[in-house]
Amino acid sequence: MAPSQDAAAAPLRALIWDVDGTLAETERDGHRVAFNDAFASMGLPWRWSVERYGVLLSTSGGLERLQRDLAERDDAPRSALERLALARELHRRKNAAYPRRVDAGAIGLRPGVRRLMQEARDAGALMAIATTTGRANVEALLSRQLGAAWADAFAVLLCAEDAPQKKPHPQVYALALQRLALRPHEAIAVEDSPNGLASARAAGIEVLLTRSAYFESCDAADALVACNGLDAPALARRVPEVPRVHWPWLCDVHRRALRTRAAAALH
Ligand code: XBP
Ligand code: MG
Repeated sequence: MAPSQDAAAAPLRALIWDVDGTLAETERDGHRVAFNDAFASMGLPWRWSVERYGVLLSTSGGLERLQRDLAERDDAPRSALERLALARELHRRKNAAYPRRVDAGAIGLRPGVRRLMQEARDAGALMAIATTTGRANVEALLSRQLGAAWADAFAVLLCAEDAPQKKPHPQVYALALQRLALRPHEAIAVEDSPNGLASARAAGIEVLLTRSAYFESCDAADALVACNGLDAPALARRVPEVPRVHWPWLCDVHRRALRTRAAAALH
């Protein structure tokens, strides 16, 4: 069978979940506040407003975001080495503060996340995590929201420690496919942001874009499905809008996309 026909027959075998913004609105009330706690704990007058944080979010990775902000400030150390040392210490403190906010119950899962996870699992699909954030942050969020055995739900768990090249680089998604032993067309990535969308697409994976609060106007041209939440109306190419994303519909959209691609490859 030609590769294109083979692909057209492939069922959807895995959902690969992003974390920040996709599983929960962790950025504005979680990471941002924890960064501000870190500034305060070092006696620094800096605070990231909701708006400033939205601008900085185009840089993936908390350490990289800090380095960018420090480089743009007049009142930060002049030397790049000193700025890096300061950013590392601030990031360490931020990552100590973040789980405390999560444990205090400040952040819940977005609507529809738990349901779609259950539907995928009931259908026998695999699930993976592919995130830019650190493992301890994922552990804090998911143990609180899914219980102590949360990791059993995921065949593969990839965080900043596993994929140091941050999104939009495809490293984390390429690694996820490798560990799942799947080909790109056998999985869908669930993402919330332009960097996440670009990362999955660069690894050849179709994307279910569930825009988060900071990325409400994220362009969905490269996404297979677009919505503003898994329990909200969802749009896909060449099929009518549905009131919410659900597993059988997602499988159908995925199958149609593969067929269209296979047909295009034959012409
Ligand atoms: C989002 C990020 C992260 C978080 C902060 O990752 O870019 O940097 O904002 O976490 P994703 P760290 O959407 O891929 O989950 O400080 O641990 O980087
Ligand atoms: Mg995200």
